[in-house]
Amino acid sequence: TGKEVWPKGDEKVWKAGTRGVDQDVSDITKSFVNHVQTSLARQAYNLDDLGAYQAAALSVRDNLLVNWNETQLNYTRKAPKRAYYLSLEFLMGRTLDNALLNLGLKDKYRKGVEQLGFNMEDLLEKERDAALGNGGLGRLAACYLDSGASQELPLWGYGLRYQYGIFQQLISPEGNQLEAPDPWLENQNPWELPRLDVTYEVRFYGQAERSGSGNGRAAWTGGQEVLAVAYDVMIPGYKTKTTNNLRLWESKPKRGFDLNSFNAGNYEGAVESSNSAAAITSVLYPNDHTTFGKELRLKQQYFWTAASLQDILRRFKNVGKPITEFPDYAAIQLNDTHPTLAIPELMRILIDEEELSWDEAWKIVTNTFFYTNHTVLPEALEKWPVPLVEHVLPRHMQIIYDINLYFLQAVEKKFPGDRERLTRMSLIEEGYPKQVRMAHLACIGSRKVNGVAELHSELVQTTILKDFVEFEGVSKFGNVTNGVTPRRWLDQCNFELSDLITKTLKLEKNVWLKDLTKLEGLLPFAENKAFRAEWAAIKQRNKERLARHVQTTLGLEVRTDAMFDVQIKRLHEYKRQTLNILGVIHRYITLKGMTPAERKKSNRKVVFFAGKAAPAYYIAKLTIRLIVNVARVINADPDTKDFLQLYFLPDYSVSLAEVLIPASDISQHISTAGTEASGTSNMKFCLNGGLLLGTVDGANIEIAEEVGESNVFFFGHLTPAVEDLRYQHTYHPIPIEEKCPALANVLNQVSAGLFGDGAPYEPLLNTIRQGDYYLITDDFDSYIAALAMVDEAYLDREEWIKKSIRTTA
Ligand code: 475
Repeated sequence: TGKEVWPKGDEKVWKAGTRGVDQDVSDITKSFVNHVQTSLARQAYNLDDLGAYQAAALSVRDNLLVNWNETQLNYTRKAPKRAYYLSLEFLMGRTLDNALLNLGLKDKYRKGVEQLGFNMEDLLEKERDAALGNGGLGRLAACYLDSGASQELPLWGYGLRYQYGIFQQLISPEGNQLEAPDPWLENQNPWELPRLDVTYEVRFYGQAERSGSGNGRAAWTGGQEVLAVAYDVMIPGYKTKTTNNLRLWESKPKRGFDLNSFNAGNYEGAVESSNSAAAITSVLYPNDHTTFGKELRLKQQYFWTAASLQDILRRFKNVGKPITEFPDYAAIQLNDTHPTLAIPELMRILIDEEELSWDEAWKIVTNTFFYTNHTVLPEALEKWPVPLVEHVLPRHMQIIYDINLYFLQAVEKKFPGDRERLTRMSLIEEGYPKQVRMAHLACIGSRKVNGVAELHSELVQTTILKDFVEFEGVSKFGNVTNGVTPRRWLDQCNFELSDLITKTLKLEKNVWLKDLTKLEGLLPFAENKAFRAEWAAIKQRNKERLARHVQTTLGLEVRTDAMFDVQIKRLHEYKRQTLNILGVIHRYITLKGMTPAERKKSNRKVVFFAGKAAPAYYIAKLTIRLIVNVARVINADPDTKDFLQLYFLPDYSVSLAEVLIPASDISQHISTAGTEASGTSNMKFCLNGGLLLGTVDGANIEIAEEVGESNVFFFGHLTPAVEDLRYQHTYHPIPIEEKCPALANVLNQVSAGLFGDGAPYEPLLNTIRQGDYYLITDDFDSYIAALAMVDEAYLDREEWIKKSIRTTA
């Protein structure tokens, strides 16, 4: 800006001093030792792997910091339009390996730590995952940050700095999921910078008094005031100096404690407000695809959107433009409806504080926000009880009512007399209590609305937001199919394959890792026998790496001369892990019925499951229990254990996915048609040469268009049939014995105790016997047929490897 003022000293000395760690191995070892002795205050003689990891991380961080500073200064000077990604979840995983690869310093650091007597792979394993998310939505946010920095875009993320991330999953001897806390900040986190000077005040409760002068303004006073403190996480781009920022807010009491209460001898009273302020960012809600309507969750949402908006506005004001130009300088992407309170909050700031008129404010708001929907499942659509919003955010409730009034007036004008339409579209759902429909608010307050895969975006427009498309026009609605970062999900997790691709394409690695269309160049090599052998050998070594991981973490022996079949995702009825486990049982029963000679001819298979269930999701937890107990029986059966093995790997995480995905031959994406918005692991498997077994759902469809239908195993009913089938289940049910005898037999065997007492599973089995909302009885036969086709295809090894190569290509 030209407004910077240098300290009195010599500017040249300052500039000469500005650098990261020099990039020779000797500089790296110096920096490492320096951090051991100063930052960690430790000695060489008792330094363990954890300490060595921390020293390496601090040293790498020095490099990132220099780039981060330069990037931010550049943004300030150039004042470009900035993009902000508001997400309650960022499922980042580990950072060190990713940072080393992005900086291009991995080999040098490996040499450096080796010279100091450590092994790089051991150090990398010491890092805890930053697991501030549940699943797909949170991981997508992390991939977007990587992409934004790699493409040198001025993109910042905003989220919450939870003290506890997603719970740690333990499996009891009976096979039940137990939850333990995830104190990920127990060791100091080298990847964040506390910005104790960047703080904002956020208010809750209190009174909202309309001004009475008819200008729509109000004064919001009283209640509880909480402080938001910024923590910055550096987001390095790939092979660029651009290092973006993820700003996470921590809540803190505005005053340490209330001195008056303390002096009056009321010690509990003195710290009470401090306890509840800190509670706001203490823990990530572990629910995926459900909402609970809890006050603390609402406070999290408001705390985070209010702090982020204040920060964004302050930055905008530094540019010195009139407030009406705000949308030319900031675009705010809402990751699902979780940050939707940003819409009434920005209205409140513009009207009550900036003193704009309603219309001026609404114009700015509706040009600033963009809303991404991630699911059409009704139980996941957020609704907040009006009395709760009125209590916690009285001014926002007024504004929401005002938005609704003007909105419904406009609808009435376009569709006169259509009362039902008004009821359907209202921001307020009638009932006891009334509820605010957040998807409606996000939709009308945004400039664009998108779904996350073609089918899903179509469903958004024809189901949950149909009336809004009719009212606002279809051009506001679109599709942005999800993607994944190939840096983490290929180069980092499958470095051997990445090297082979680089060698084969005869391109610099950074060229194809920034332009994946280049992978098409692999296609002709599917016909090259020597290349296929190399390709297959890498898959084999990835299976062995996974087997070693299972051996060291669980003490179990996994055979690697088998097809690896993987389903890893949150446990949910719509994702149909139940269909998969019932298929495994069917295979087991079939194998048991074969002669030894017949068995020998069958395809050997190892089936892996991993995934967490929401702590209160009873049916999902029963599915885990069934998987674990089926595994116990199958893996111990001498008749079949050479042909079928089954594992439930506890505590699924980003880091575990990085080991599982490269080892997969076939992975399962088998949601009931129309329920999985996109899926993103499907893309990761394909990138790593894994084939898909799936339904015609989410991004599976677009993947098949790219890799070719012959390389994807599809089965099951299509989306348009689903509604009808559900109707049939309710009004013309057919007994399972008649409709699907193979499935009936499997269910009966479970009930009869083939895997231990069947009684605990009855509630799970009954979801299929009665109602069968997710269409297991309709899809089971075609699922088994598809599995048979997978077996047949796999037995032709050379052909399978060709498919694998073509899938990546
Ligand atoms: C979809 N989470 C995937 C992925 O777009 C898709 C909902 C409510 C409350 C808390 N969490 C949620 C989701 O809705 C979610 O994770 N959706 C997922 O988003 C990225 O690939 O198909 O299920």
